[in-house]
Amino acid sequence: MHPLAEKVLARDLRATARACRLVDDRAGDYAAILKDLFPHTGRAWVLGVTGNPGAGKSTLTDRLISVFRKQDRRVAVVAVDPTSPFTGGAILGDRIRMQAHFGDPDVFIRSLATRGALGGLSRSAVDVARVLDAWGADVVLVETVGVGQDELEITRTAHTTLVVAAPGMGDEVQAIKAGILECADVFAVNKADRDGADAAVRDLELMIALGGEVAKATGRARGHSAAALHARASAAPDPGGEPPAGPWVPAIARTVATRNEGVAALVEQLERHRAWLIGTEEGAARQEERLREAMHVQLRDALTDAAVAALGPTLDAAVHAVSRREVDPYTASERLVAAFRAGAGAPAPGAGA
Ligand SMILES: Nc1nc2c(ncn2[C@@H]2O[C@H](COP(=O)(O)OP(=O)(O)O)[C@@H](O)[C@H]2O)c(=O)[nH]1
Ligand SMILES: [Mg+2]
Repeated sequence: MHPLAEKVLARDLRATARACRLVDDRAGDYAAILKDLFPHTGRAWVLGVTGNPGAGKSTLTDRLISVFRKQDRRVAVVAVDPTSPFTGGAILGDRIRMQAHFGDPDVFIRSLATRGALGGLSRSAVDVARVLDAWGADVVLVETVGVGQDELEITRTAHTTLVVAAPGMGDEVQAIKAGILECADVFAVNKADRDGADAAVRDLELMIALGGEVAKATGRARGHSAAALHARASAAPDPGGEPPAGPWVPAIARTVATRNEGVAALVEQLERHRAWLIGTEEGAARQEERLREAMHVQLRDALTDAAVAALGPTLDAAVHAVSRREVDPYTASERLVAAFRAGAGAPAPGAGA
């Protein structure tokens, strides 16, 4: 086993920080470390926290850390901010906000900075979360700003996705990107101390009900019918009981993160979602679907790397041929695939496959 992987498993904080950095930078033996750690992962609950800048994600994340620590769970935070370098503004702000937990050896906070690498931020976030899972985190909180494709990708890889909205930021529901809405398992209407919280809750309820109708009409499995929404809303919360049956209906909690209000009820909803994932057929099916998506991404990257390396000049020739309009890119791709399958770069460029 890689010595660094061994130290991560022994809960060495310094080594874990180094492993995270290597994985984030895709540097050194990062792949060997990830391979060695993988058999020791799968225990952590990966909880995505997303939403527009200023909604209160960091404040709420800090509160969630406190709740989980009181339950004696080990917590890791992966903070992702596309606009800030590692030491820059927003991340520094997050660090200060979460300062209460510095010095707690069972809280590990890591900010990600990587841009531009293949798979970029989302790949880094997934892999760093795996390292922290192996380190022994019971919960990995991944805070990400709800903008951009990369962030959406991260949201897809979480077990449970919390979308934080706040009144007074315009039309809350409109302000949340459609893709993020589809990933939402639980909503927090934060800053409930401000005007407009009721309206935001109503908008979200309507949106969830409509989402269910649209899903039904298009035959998608993940429906949230108005009836199901009402059934859930009227049922008493029962965190210790049976997991909720049937498709998951996104839940809504009101919070005032700065005053620590509504946080317990929010955690209850998050736990209900976790129980659903673990304890129901639908939850298991969703987990498998997510794993399959992740495997496709991994496979696509690996195949692309392998093909680019193997085809070499054949690929260059194909690019030139397309740029001179001698061949269309569709046919060129088909020929490249054929060449790759036949043993990499054998046929002459432009030759029929
Ligand atoms: N009034 C009010 N302000 C809040 C609440 N939660 C967070 N804030 C404030 O909103 C600002 C942005 O919070 P932050 O957690 O950094 O948001 P993030 O960008 O989503 O991570 C900070 O000044 C917080 O103190 C809340 O529930 N009520
Ligand atoms: Mg933040």
